[in-house]
Amino acid sequence: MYSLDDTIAAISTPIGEGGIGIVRMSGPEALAILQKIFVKGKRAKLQTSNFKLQTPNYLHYGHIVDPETAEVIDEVLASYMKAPRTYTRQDVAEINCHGGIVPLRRILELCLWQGARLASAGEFTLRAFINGRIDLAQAEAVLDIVRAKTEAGLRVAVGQLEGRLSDQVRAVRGQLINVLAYLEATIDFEDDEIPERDIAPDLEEARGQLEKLLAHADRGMIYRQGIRTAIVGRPNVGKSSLLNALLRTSRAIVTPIPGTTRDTLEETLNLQGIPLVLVDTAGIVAETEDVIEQLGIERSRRALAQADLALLVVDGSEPLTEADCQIAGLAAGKTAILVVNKIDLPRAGGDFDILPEATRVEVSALTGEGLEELEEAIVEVVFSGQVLASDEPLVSSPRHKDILKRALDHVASAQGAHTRGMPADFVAIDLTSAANALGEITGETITEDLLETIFSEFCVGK
Ligand SMILES: Nc1nc2c(ncn2[C@@H]2O[C@H](COP(=O)(O)OP(=O)(O)OP(=O)(O)O)[C@@H](O)[C@H]2O)c(=O)[nH]1
Ligand SMILES: [Mg+2]
Repeated sequence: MYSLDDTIAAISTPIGEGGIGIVRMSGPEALAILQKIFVKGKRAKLQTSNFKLQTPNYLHYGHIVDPETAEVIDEVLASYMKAPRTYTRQDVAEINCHGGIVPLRRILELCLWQGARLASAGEFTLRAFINGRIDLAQAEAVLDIVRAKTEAGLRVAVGQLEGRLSDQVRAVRGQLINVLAYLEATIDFEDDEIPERDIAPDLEEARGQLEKLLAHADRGMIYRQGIRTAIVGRPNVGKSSLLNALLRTSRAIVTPIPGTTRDTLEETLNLQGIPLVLVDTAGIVAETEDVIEQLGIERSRRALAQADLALLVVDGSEPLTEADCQIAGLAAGKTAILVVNKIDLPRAGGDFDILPEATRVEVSALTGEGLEELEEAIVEVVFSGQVLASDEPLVSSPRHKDILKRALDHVASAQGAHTRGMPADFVAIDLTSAANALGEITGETITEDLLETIFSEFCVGK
């Protein structure tokens, strides 16, 4: 996976029908392969043309022609970019062809026949990382940009690609290494040869920085991954109607018949920049003979278990039932909002107090009343009301959060050792661990296994 000497090729646009599709190559043979299969100019003149792609960073009009059979595969625009000022820092060639699966496959095959190798997932970005154009956190940001679900999520990812997170992490790491160098010197030399230095303020500052980065990590992760929100309740309370009302489309089937929704259904909603992955579920009943209903309920329970947030819906026009209380029991311990629906109808008696800890919102999925309050309540519950505002780098991946936590633990224990007057070796061991951990974010200290795991999440062609 780490060889850089061969030329890799892949379809870089999504598979399917599209206006254009792009086959991309990177490596020392990229230009040579392109020249073998690309003929510049109009189709009528193909025979006479023996053009060489002289100008980099320029779109050349022409055709892809199979050099063995002279068959014209597609009319294309081709370009090549010369190393090192490219995405991978290698020679890169790109062929913009028609976006159907057949031309894309044929052109990719031609590239492979002429000596390219099929790229593995994320290999273009991996080369950018190995060649030092971007660090590991920036490479990961590329994936986050591709997958961003809202503009706020995109902003976080672009900030990371620009190196905002890396810069801060590198600054803290640099500070720790600086302290380490001093400690090593005091270990290696006699005390009187080294000027006395108080390392306590440095440790304190490093710790403060790490704490600051960690403070907003949960919020960053929400922007990146979204909040899984399960809409649960007994049949006919209006779960699907609520999903439709929040999405402002009629996505799910709604009928007066209890048991309409049989399977879970997922849709993403952009709520003030927070990607909300809404999951509509089958109504949960205490007991049923219906096999399909049983399976649906099983899925509802699973959706609830996997959710970050539960919207427990009850029917405000009917008294609570046994099933309502059972479902409340399932939602116990979860972050939840109690949604009392159908407030356009006459109110049933009782206080609907089945989730005493949870925020409670009254809505009508039918008229739209209370929906804004519900949206506000979701933001409040998820973010304590604060939505992303500043340009501070946001830690948005569980991997980074985990590393920062480890680094913080090590720095704290170095601080402890230092204040207790332990020998410099002890402090140094912890600081070394902290610095190594931080290096895993930027990729300065990283194992091949970890690299493989990270890049395997990418799609081929990226
Ligand atoms: N008056 C009124 N009727 C509503 C409201 N919300 C839903 N309904 C009606 O209640 C019935 C059931 O709505 P659904 O959205 O299908 O309920 P559900 O909870 O998804 O039901 P299942 O999928 O069977 O579990 C439909 O006839 C809706 O039109 C509301 O706010 N007010
Ligand atoms: Mg339904």
